[in-house]
Amino acid sequence: MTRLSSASLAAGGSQQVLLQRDKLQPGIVHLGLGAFARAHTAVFTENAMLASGDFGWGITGVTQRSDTVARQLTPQDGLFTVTERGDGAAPLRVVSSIVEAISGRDDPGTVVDRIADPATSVVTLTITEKGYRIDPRTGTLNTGDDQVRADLAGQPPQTAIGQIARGLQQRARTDAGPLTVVSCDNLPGNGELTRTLVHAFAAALPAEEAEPLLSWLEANVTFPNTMVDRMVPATTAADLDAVERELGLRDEAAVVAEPFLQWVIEDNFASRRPRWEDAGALFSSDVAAWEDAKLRLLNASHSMLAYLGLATGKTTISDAVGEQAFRTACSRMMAEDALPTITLPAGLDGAAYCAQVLARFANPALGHTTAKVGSDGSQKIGLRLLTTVRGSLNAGREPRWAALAVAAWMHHVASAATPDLNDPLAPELHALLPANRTAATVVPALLGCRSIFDAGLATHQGFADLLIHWYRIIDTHGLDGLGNEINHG
Ligand code: CS2
Repeated sequence: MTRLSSASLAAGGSQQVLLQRDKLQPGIVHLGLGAFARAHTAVFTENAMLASGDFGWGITGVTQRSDTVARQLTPQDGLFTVTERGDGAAPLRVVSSIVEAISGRDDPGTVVDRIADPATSVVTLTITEKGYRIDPRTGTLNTGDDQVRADLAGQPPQTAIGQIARGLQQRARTDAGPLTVVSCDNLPGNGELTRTLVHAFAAALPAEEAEPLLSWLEANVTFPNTMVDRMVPATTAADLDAVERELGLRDEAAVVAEPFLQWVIEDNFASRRPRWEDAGALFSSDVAAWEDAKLRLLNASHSMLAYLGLATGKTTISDAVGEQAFRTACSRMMAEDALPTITLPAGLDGAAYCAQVLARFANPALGHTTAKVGSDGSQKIGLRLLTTVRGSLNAGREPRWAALAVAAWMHHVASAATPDLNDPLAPELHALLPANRTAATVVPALLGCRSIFDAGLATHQGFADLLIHWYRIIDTHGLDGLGNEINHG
């Protein structure tokens, strides 16, 4: 079958590109070319160019640890399709905003050059929680990480923060102008955090490099906070075949997504930017509140369903939310544990948001797997669930439902065989686990993981008791026991 490319599409695809590609100029470097970036950031940017007529925002996409997506996109001239699934789905669409795809692992020098190029004025990133190389104990850059150390020592940079900092250093030296770094990951204060990490990288350089870079960063680079939202499952072989049947061409980089799409951005740009508002993005001075609400309502429930689903043999999020007791547990976690400890942004109706989240999870066509959402739990549960646990405990309330989600995560960690636990902390977590795994042994053992639980939480007897209670039910009574306890709890 013929591969998707500009030429093959023009010659006979069932769709056409929406942008006039000869008019596109590169303006954005995007780090992390996973499915989310293609279904969210690339689509928003294309829509902004179409709506505004400003075509200066072609994207240079950079893959991180694996070069797969760069290898998929290059022979396709950067083109890929987005298939929406669910109520209100738009027709299959070819997205053409990515003008170049490069492997950051194999070609870090080009990444640095592109960031330093005067034509670039925005760097966006979707590198997932673990890509930031945060030391969870200090909240800043983990300078003990081998790759961070190598990047600081002047090796061609492999980490995203190293690539950004080195690109900006070259930009400063060549006077290439101001730039804005836009984090699009599910982290509270993602912009401020990225700023902290880039500044920490700069500060850790030898003094003669650190000082000029830090003062240049201060005057020329901003890091707006953002909140991004779209559920994007991993593409399957069946998805690729379905696209091929519809498009008449083979697209190895196809992505599937729900119709819902949202981006809230802080208007804090040091440079020119695309008119993303013309594509429906909301510019707000209250992004931290949007992000907090999304993480602790949507993402927290997503993680809860993933671990409850994994414990009871449910493969997809829609199967898990289809279980009435699990839906009840999510609703109660949001209403009773999370909402009372969240300050909602103006204009967001908490109850309506929670109902919408559950309806989105129920989309049966999406095939979002519990294994995918459950991956990297050590990087996620602190932000999604433990903030709520702390908030409830501080207010003198029992975080009953958030504790259920944490217990389900512990059960997942204790049940997954070592190579199967998809988590950067898997070795550390498994080293903590006892040989005899019961509620009474696993809970205290995992509470000892200081990268996740601070001393206050780890030694809170009431929290430990809740975890042991739920863990025991999951472990010994399965789905029926959980159903009884949730419905009568
Ligand atoms: C999910 C998110 O995989 C996960 O951890 O909770 O990727 C989720 O689908 C998005 O944040 C939705 O915007």
